Amino acid sequence: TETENRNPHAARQPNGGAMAESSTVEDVFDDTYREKDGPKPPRRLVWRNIILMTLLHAGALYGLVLLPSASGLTLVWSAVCYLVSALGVTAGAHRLWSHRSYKASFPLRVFLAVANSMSFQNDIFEWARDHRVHHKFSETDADPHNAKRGFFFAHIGWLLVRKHPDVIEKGKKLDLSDLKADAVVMFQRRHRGLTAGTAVQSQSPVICGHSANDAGEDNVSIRLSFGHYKLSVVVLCFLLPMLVPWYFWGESLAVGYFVPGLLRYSLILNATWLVNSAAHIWGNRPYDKTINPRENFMVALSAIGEGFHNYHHTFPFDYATSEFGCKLNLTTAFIDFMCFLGLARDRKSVSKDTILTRVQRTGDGSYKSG
Ligand code: ST9
Ligand code: ZN
Ligand code: ZN
Repeated sequence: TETENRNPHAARQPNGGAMAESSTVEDVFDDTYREKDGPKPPRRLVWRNIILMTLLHAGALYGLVLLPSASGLTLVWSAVCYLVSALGVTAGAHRLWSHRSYKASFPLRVFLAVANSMSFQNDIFEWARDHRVHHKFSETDADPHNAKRGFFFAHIGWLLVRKHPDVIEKGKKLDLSDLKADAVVMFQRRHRGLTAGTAVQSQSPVICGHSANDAGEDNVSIRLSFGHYKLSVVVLCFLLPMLVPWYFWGESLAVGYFVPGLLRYSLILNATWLVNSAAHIWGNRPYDKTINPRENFMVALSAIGEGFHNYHHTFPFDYATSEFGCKLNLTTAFIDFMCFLGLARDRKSVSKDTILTRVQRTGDGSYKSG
């Protein structure tokens, strides 16, 4: 492997070139932030999300019931969908776009964006913005899934309530110029509106735009939002997983919808959320005992390499999110393979010396090499 063992600061220098996207320092913990004094803002439930998440998980349970009736090919297809959507989060939204821990060519970025839409976890821009505030203001009011608010909040609860105002306030100050300059990220996020304008005599409520002219008519425009992201999610997260088994090997549409569709989607979500909940609560802290994120091997397994969370919060720019390369870390193997194919390059990593010095200085004493 051509992995560079550079010092972490050198690894952060932006590097021009064909695949160059700028690097980011917005994932470094900011110890100057202080939570505001006084009572916390009230919790505002978002019923739409509560209902949709309940329906999704009920659908996933029904997928479990249907599992025995799925054909072998459908099970293999479900695993493929799981892996592809997982890579869209781990190798894509997380290691490439949130942390800029390696550089990816245009075709690879297109693949990762497609895989990312299959995982339906918000568009890449929103995911990376939330994730940078998570690292920068970890476990404070400005962390979207602040684990100090408990397992449930860090896991799924944060998606069921309005954000703490500090998340938005701090998030707006982040430098996201690298994401805005990435055509693939912005294409996935783009909102294209189809606007149908009519002039009607009306006092009735207006769906979207509303302006009165001199003749007393209302110009009512009905905006149908066909954002690229929503469309890509419908096609890639729901239709494709369902239709492929139906079309190619005659699986029933119900099994296609509930197994590679809803069951796979809810497993991907929960595997991801466990990084925020379990890996911020259970495990050792060999690199930095002063922070909450932990080394959790179960999470590393289900999240294809993303459970070495004490290491990751200590050295967020390391492309492997661990010092042990491909061990329990399919995402690292994938990025290495992409480099081998010439589709990625400039993997950032941390030298053994830097790691050992840090272990000595701030570790909890549980460190084992290898
Ligand atoms: C999902 C995401 O599941 C999961 C992410 C997990 C992250 C894990 C990280 C762990 C490490 C990596 C490991 C990967 C492992 C993968 C393993 C795979 C096997 N900064 O959000 P809104 C502003 S998604 C700056 O509506 P509310 C902004 O102007 C699941 N500004 O806030 C924004 O407008 P716009 C499916 C910010 O009203 C406006 O505020 N999706 C920021 O409080 C309003 O934003 C869902 O369930 C910021 N950080 O609502 C939907 N944030 O965006 C969930 C906001 O237009 N989301 N602004 O610029 C929602 O419905 C809402 O966000 C809400 C909050 C109700 C939760
Ligand atoms: Zn991260
Ligand atoms: Zn974390």
